Amino acid sequence: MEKIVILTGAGISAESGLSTFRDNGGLWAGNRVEDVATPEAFARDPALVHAFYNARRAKAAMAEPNAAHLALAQLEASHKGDMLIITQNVDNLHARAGSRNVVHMHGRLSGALCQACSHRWEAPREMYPDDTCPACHAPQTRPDIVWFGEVPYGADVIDPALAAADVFIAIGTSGQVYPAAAFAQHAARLGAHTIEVNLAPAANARDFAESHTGPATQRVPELVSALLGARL
Ligand code: BV8
Repeated sequence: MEKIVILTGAGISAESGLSTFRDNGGLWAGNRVEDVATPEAFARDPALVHAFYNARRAKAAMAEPNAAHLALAQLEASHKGDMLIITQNVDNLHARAGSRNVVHMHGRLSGALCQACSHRWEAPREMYPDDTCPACHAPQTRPDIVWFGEVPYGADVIDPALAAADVFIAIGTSGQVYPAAAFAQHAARLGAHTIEVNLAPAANARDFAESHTGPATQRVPELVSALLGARL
């Protein structure tokens, strides 16, 4: 049975009301990456970085999975072969839609990490610089998020999955952040059929053999029906 690998970006959660990064009015419009999404930014001004993630954690808590998340959960449940979702998103909408095999390569808003002892726990709704670690009590807690310059999570699962993929689908990502932006080209070189679902062609659009343009809530359910109908 065909092995399917899916990469999702902020665009799949846009219709759930969560801002993307690079669309106009996106997250980077109001904030500079250097000020809120690097380890240096956190060392320089932890209160500002916590405020950025506290606001996003609150918004994500109010968001609901949309038809695209639900269609992917249905694909995983119905598809006989292997399926993996690699998400760059830090919201939990895939899990809440029912997807089980999900790798959060850029971390999760619902995760907290201790910089002193590496203990991980479920993040409180709001985090502050003087919070202490529940395990070692050091005041060194941070959101369990992968910032620019930090190594993404899950390479041990992602790399073999890309090598074995028969179908690689990227949904709602602008193809500007590495190493995720190189996954399609890598999978194609190793024999996968690559499909892009996006509102507009991404920066790495040339890496895709097939593309479906339009909102994820329309294009993803259509693609899932086609994939299930093809009895992959
Ligand atoms: C690393 C934190 C070393 C979480 C984020 C070459 C190789 C390796 C690294 C680099 C390299 N060149 C440069 C680098 C460094 C850097 C990088 O890529 N910089 C870029 C800016 C040039 N990369 C890193 O630092 C990474 N770490 O490289 O470590 C390493 C690498 C490999 C192996 C060992 C060591 C770490 C990157 C992670 C950074 N953290 N965020 C958070 O705050 O959320 S990045 C941030 O961008 C988010 O994680 C986000 O998910 C990610 C990508 O953005 P998108 O999801 O694509 O969202 P965007 O707004 O850009 O686009 C939205 C898309 O949706 C658009 O296409 C739009 O058309 C579409 N859309 C909108 N609405 C809809 C829609 N589509 C469908 N329907 C809709 N309704």
